[in-house]
Amino acid sequence: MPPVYSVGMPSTTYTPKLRMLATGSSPYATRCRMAFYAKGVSVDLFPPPDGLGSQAYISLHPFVKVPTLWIDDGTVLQESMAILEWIDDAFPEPPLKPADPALRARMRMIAQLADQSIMSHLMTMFPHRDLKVRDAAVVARGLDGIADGFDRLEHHLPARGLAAGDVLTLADCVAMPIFYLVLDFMPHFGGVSPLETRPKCAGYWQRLLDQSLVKRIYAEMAEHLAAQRAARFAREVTARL
Ligand SMILES: N[C@@H](CCC(=O)N[C@@H](CS)C(=O)NCC(=O)O)C(=O)O
Repeated sequence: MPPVYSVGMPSTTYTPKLRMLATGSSPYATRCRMAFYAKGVSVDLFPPPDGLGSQAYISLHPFVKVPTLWIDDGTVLQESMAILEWIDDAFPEPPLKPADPALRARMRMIAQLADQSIMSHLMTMFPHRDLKVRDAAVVARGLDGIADGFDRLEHHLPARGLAAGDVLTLADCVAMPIFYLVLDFMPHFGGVSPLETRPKCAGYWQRLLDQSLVKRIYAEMAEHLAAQRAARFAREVTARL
């Protein structure tokens, strides 16, 4: 992924130099990228040098993870939820947290449900993408977990608007790449779309897709995943030669 610069802040405002280790499809990095875009803040995004697990990658930080954010005052931040909160606190406009305490709690609840009750299960399934090394029991457990997570979201998501009100919040930044990845990977794991039987989740996804920022992130994720799959296919073909 080449470095991406979004539109800059007004010249009267001090803008810290920001560098973030990110990949185009990591749900954790993507939620932060989406928040940076929403704020119109420039951030230098760079992929793991020489790939994940390389010496250059490992030497970036003793506990290196995607995302890691370096701020030019020497601060280094990890954990995407904390980075999201920092982005919203450091760049208040437009706010990505509702002012109303109940909506703010709903925002955190939806974000946490998407992260802990859905994404955590999908993460366990990724190493089993390839049928040759697939453990069917792990995949079945993952599919059950994801179904349970979507049941929870179906219960809590509102029938109108976005996750926590009518405007985009941090919960939407968290949910968007997770919905994308679940929908994209479900067929690879023999699962059906969790939206088929969950009208509130389906309606929410549709309303998310109407947002211009979401369209941008969607296109970036699609491009990144297509490139990743093409590279994997090329490696497999070369290995067979
Ligand atoms: N809880 C972390 C999870 C981050 C995470 O698991 N990132 C993955 C990429 S999707 C990663 O860095 N994997 C490579 C590694 O562990 O070195 C967060 O929210 O930032």
